[in-house]
Parts: sequence; structure tokens; C-alpha cells
Amino acid sequence: ILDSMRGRMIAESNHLMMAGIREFENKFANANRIIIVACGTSWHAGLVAEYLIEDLARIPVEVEYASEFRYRNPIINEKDIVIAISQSGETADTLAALELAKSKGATIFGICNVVGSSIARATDAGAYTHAGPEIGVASTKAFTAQVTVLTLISMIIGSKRGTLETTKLHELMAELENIPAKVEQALKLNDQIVRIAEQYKDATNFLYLGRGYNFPVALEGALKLKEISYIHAEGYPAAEMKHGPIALIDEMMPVVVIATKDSSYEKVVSNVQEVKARKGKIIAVVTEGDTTIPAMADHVIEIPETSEHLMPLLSVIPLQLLSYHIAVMRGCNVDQPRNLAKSVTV
Ligand code: F1P
Repeated sequence: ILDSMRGRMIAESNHLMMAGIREFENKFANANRIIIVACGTSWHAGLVAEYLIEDLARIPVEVEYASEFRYRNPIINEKDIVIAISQSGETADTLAALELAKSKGATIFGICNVVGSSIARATDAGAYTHAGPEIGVASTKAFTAQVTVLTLISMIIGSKRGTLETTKLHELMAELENIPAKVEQALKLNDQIVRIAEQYKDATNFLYLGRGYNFPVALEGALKLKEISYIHAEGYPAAEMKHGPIALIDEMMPVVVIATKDSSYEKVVSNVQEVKARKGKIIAVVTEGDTTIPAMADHVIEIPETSEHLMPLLSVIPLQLLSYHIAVMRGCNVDQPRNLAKSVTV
């Protein structure tokens, strides 16, 4: 199964003239460290990858904003692998960050959507996401595709390094096959999310909370809302709330909590209690069949159950839909938000 999976990636990447993961497999498996550079939504996909690679392949990962990395004096060496993630493949900061890493001897692996783009051409190897053209400026399906490729990479390296047991690998692979049907199911939440959007379209602030694999999803949910509806939103790891953002919570603050059943679920329950005690409004994204968090939440969005490693692929969908509907209701142009460019080339 693993071979066919590798085959699929190689077939695609060879077809598109990027060397693909197989040639790179040994290099990845022997890397001392992986540094991920990206901006915006792609950076959030990189954060999911940090959780995946460290958990499944046990290689230290650093996730860097390319826009910072390029201007500081980072420690990089020949044993580092740098993964540059970019939907457009033209983001100037990401390109500059990878050029800097390259000049210090690191090997560069690219994950891009646009075939033949500048970043794809500047890498040593890589994989295209084939998400199709992003019609709007804000990345949505590109995030899902980037996380999927990064999941496959984590599984391949983990299996090669022996840090991912065969039974677990097979379990994850079988579940990956179920993801498209579960995505379809999540998209059916649309009408319910329209009703939630109606109640919060005039809010001036939003907080997004998540733990573990859902923490980067909280960041991404907040970014989507900012980008297309111009509502101020903050994403936080749920446990950080008590270190500051809790001061913001009152009855005017909608708090989107991504609280699916995983290893951090019990902790999220107590975070939800903290918000409720301060009269915050909870919009909870939960796993189908959950009863504990729904009993405390003002609004409940149920998504299908899956492995926590794959959950971002599903949990991001209701957040994208919520931003979309709020933006449309506020009369915003969701495809061409003000001040944003599809590729930030300066
Ligand atoms: C990075 C990014 C997008 C964001 C917007 C501006 O682009 O920050 O995530 O939605 O389009 O650019 P890319 O490097 O992934 O193309």
C-alpha cells in the first residue's frame, strides 16, 4: 500500500518535473532537523506538519514565518531540510527564505500548487498539491491539499525510520481513503452554518481556540475571518487563553472552539467552562455524537469522527464556511478582499 501511495506521488511529481518524495525519502529519513518556511495559510499547514512529523517520524521541526526568517540570521546547515510551502509558488518572502537556506547548504523541498512557479523551480525536489486554481485570494482548498501532502510525507518518513508502526500506518492509510466522503459530509453543514453566521455577522471580534492538531486550525479559522469579512479575530491555543486573552471574554465575544474527540479533549472541556463562566458565546465544532461540550455550547457543529492526525482536514471546513457566510452577509467581496493580493510578490 505504501508503495502505491509513493507511486502516486512520484507519478504526479515526475509528470510535473519535480523530483518527488521517493528520491528524497532517504534524505528526509536522515535529516537532523526540518525547517518549514511559509506565509499565511501555508504557514498554518506547516504548523500542522510540525505536529505530524514530530509525532509520526520523530524528527525535530521548526516552523518559521518566511517573512521573518529571511531577515534574521538563522542557523542552517547542510543536514537541514527546508520545506517551502506556497499555494501560488510566487510569494516573495517564501522564495527569499528558501534562497537563504539554499545558500547555507540546506536541501529544499517545495510544496506548491502552481506548476512551474518560481518557488517550485527554485527547489531541489518537491510535490505539487494539484488543488486546482484558487479562484479567490484567500486559500481554502490549498490548505487541505497541503496538509494532505504533508500527512503523506510524515507517514512515509515515519515508516522509513521505523517510528510509525505498521499497524498504525495501515490504520491511517485506510482512514485517509475515508476522508473525501467525510469532507462531503462536513460540507452538508452549510445550511446550519448560515444560521449561525446570521447571528454573529455584526460581531466586531472573534476568538478561535483549539489544542493539539486543532490549534493551527484555530489560527486558520481566525485568518479566514479577518481576510474575507474584515472582522478582528484571534486564534489561540486553548490553554493560552488563561495567559491573557481571557480578559477579552464577555457576553459580546463569540468564541469558536474546535473541540473534537482527541487526546486533548478533556482539557478543552475545562477551557469551554472557563469561557462560559465569563458569559462568552461558544460555537463548538465537535465530533459527531459528543454530548459533553454540546451541553455547554451555544451552537454545536458536528463533524465526522476521524484520527486526530487527520482531523484538520475536516475541522477547517466549518470554519471556512462560517467566514464565507459572514463575509457574504456583510456585503464583502469574498473572492477579491480589499488590500489582499493572490501572490504577495514584494
Ligand atoms: C500566502 C498567503 C495566503 C493568503 C493570501 C496572501 O500565499 O499569505 O495564505 O491567503 O493569499 O498570501 P502562498 O505563498 O501560499 O501563495
